[in-house]
Amino acid sequence: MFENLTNKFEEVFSSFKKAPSLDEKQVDEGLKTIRKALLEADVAVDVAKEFINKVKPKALGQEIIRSTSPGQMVVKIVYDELVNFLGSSNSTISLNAVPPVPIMLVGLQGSGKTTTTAKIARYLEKNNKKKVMMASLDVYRPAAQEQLRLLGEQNNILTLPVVENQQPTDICRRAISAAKLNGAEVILFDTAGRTQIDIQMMGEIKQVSSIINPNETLLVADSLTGQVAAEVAKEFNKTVNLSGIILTRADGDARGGAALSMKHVADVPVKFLGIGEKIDNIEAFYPERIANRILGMGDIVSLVEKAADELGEENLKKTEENLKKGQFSMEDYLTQLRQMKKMGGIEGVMSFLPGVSKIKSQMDQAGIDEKIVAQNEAIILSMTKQERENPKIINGSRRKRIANGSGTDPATINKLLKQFKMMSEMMKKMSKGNLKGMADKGIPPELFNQLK
Ligand SMILES: Nc1nc2c(ncn2[C@@H]2O[C@H](COP(=O)(O)OP(=O)(O)O)[C@@H](O)[C@H]2O)c(=O)[nH]1
Ligand SMILES: [Mg+2]
Repeated sequence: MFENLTNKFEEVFSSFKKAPSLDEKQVDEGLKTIRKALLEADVAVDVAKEFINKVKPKALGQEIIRSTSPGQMVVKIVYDELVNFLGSSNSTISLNAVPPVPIMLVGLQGSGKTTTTAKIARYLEKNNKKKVMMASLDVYRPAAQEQLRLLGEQNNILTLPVVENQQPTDICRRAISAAKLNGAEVILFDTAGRTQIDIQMMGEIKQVSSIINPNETLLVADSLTGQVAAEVAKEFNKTVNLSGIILTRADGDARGGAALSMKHVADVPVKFLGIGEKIDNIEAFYPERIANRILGMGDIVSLVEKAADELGEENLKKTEENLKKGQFSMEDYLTQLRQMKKMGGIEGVMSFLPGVSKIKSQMDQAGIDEKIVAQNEAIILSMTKQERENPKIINGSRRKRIANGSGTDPATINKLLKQFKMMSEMMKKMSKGNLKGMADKGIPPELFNQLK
């Protein structure tokens, strides 16, 4: 998400940072580029205008222009304003009510409501340790209730059994008593959507809402629709009081206009991002982290948290300690490859790291892609424990055996060994605190050449 904006911001900021001093004209030029970039990200025109209007007077303040590092200070001003535009505080789902706490998901047809209902159920079970029940009120689309039931079955989430020909209001009542009977602490309602917002649909949502009395009403909206998503939120908010937005398909959205326009247009906070079709492809929305990501400062906090979540604290600590000592074994390499795979491959990891566009294009150039990640994993798995601990012992016959075991050839094994050497040298450098330098300048040429 936001790749396009990030590239533009990196461009503007690197020219700011290079300048020993900034004058009004330079700031003006930079802000013009930013404004254009916001419009290209599909941010509403008046939102972009407001953004620039807020940043400009601060950036042109005498204390900024005359300071020793004006570029950095302008970056900070833009960052603060971005956080403000994304919604200043993170808000999680409120479960502060008598159980079963009712939560309603609304939105247009195809926005991702049913998928998101299951994602939120899993999220609350995992993170809040709550027993959750799901119920579908979508009686209009054939098999819509069945879709939710199936998701429940596949993911071991309690789901209200489907009763043919029951009306939404009756399903609501049945769901609430079933949740009580089953000891569910939270009940999620997946509602019907239409392709467009219409009076009938809004009437039904209002009616259902008055029966459920939801603790949260979350709008599920498609991130790819950009500022339209914000307009949809504004409309829904007139009928039912929305407490939050979940933006789906953020995984395919390089522009990010929906997230940036939401607060300004609809005044409802974005709470989650849907980042894929799978049940755990959901991410809490933290404005500060997103702003960091947009500005190319990287989202190290998210990356570390995600990694901790996927791998377990212990493994991570071990790798971290190894890295600090500048020791990087083939085992660590394997852990890293797996970590990478779990976090959405190289693309996934890269999107979190600071200023990585350069490294990323180098990687593309060198042809390090997802397939190679899988292949390397297979190769390392074909090595013995000794070989992993001490790759130097890998001679011709060992190489042949490993190649056979992994369905590759000796030349590919050589390439991996070279890459491993490069990685371990890179890790050594990073452990000495050179990460920042590498992020700015890319992988040092002497290491990069070994890749090819
Ligand atoms: N890539 C991607 N696809 C999603 C996401 N959320 C939902 N989808 C897909 O969008 C389609 C419609 O989702 P569904 O939950 O049935 O939408 P509903 O009509 O609002 O209930 C399905 O194919 C989902 O897999 C997301 O965050 N990323
Ligand atoms: Mg649905």
